[in-house]
Amino acid sequence: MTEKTLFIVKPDGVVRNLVGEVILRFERKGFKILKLNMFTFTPEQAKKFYDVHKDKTFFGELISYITSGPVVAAIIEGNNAIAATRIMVGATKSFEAEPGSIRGDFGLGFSENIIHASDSQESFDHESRVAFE
Ligand code: FUP
Repeated sequence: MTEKTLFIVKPDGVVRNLVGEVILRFERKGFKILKLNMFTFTPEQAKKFYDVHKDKTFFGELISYITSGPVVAAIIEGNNAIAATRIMVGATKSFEAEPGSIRGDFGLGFSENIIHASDSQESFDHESRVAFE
């Protein structure tokens, strides 16, 4: 089933020069890159993007981190893109992520965990609208 998804190389991934590495992994896996956008989230845009977390205790920290520097958003297309991308990204806590996944291979952080990926069709629709507005 051909599907689209969104990933975002977060500020720590950009600072650590992992943009090329991340894009390369998705290209090699067989995904087609449809759109790319490098930008810095405004606080308003970040709050809209992470709306689902607005009542969580970590919301403030999440917004200040994601707005702290440029990010690279990509819309990609391929077979079962949403689920396949989440597997390639790995567990939220990078220190628990499987080796072979992006978080498992490159990080130890929790809020600073290199990459975001949409977890459903609804989040893809919402997040891609915000990241490419
Ligand atoms: P994920 O889908 O793996 O990116 O993770 P979530 O949607 O559950 O969380 C979004 C982001 O919030 C994560 F990337 C990390 C951050 N987070 C915290 O900083 N603290 C928490 O307690 C939970 C999540």
